[in-house]
Amino acid sequence: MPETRFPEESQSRTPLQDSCGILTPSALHYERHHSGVPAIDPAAHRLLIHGLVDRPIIFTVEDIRRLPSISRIYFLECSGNTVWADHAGPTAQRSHGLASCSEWTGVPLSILLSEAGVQPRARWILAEGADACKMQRSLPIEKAMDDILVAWGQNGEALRPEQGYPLRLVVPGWEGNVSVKWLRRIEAVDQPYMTRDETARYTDLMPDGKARIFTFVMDAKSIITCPSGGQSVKPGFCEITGLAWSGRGRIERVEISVDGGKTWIDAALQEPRLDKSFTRFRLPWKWDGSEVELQSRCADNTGSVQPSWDALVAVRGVHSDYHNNAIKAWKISADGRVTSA
Ligand SMILES: Nc1nc2c(c(=O)[nH]1)N[C@H]1C(S)=C(S)[C@@H](COP(=O)(O)O)O[C@H]1N2
Ligand SMILES: [Mo]
Repeated sequence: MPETRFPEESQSRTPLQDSCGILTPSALHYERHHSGVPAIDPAAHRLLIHGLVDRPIIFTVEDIRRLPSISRIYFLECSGNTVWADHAGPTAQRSHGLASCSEWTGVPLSILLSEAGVQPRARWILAEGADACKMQRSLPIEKAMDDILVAWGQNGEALRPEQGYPLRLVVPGWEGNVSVKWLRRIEAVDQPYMTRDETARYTDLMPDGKARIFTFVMDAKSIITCPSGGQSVKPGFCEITGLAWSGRGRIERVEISVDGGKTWIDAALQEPRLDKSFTRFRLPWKWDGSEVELQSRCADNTGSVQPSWDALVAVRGVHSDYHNNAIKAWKISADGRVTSA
């Protein structure tokens, strides 16, 4: 994603090259906001559920926290992570850092919708944020009744203001944009609303001139975080490690190539391997001091495999902005320096 001209329309990226394990510390969670971070008084904040429901309800934050909550570990990734023009980003943070993974605590949205009595005519919901842009996204009712959380906690503490305090949606496995922060309104509706962020943005121009729209699911993706761009390696033992994730399910396999994609070796997958979460992979290796190219390729339990850059471009062309899950390559030069290949 290009640097933005306005400070209120900003982003910050997780330093994945320094990560260990699968959880992102909250202070290092990536941030993406379209109209800055609103200062919200939790005592004054309300969540309205209305539209095609039998009983419209206004919840306070206290009301929400009284309901049965669950905690789940899920990754969140902006579909604009790894923009096509910046595929060769020089560091893991630069090319893949709009992805993070947290333990989220919240109330299943299905409980709130059941409280309100969603009518059979309601096929979609519209979720709206309380920030200046009033971020709005439409989501199918099936997903809303499945695993979406109205989250109030992250990694053992309250959500941080940048992550949507006091309430946000967490939509597991789907593009980060639909996890509406500073959530203030949910309307049950009979069709998608075609809001700005699901028409002008978050659509991809295909080679035939048509645009893909409502591309919710984040596909299988992985990156070697160590060694990665900006780091340097000494000859001898070197553990290759990184992160893999898929919005379709659980990571089943990560393969590593140390010869530019000619041959592949299975990496060990560290437990826990959770649905729609980061999975840490590791491979013991010995660097012999010659120039090499490292790549990782993952597959999930639905059979979805991370594509090469050429295979992705063959299907999607070069005019997409979103959903680049291509294999990322790093080069180790003879002097040990690691750069994007
Ligand atoms: N209300 C609101 N919700 C929002 C946004 C926003 O600007 N306003 N940004 C979206 C985008 S584009 C992404 S990728 C995620 C980022 O969540 P994070 O900042 O907690 O990482 O929030 C989404 N929810
Ligand atoms: Mo995003």
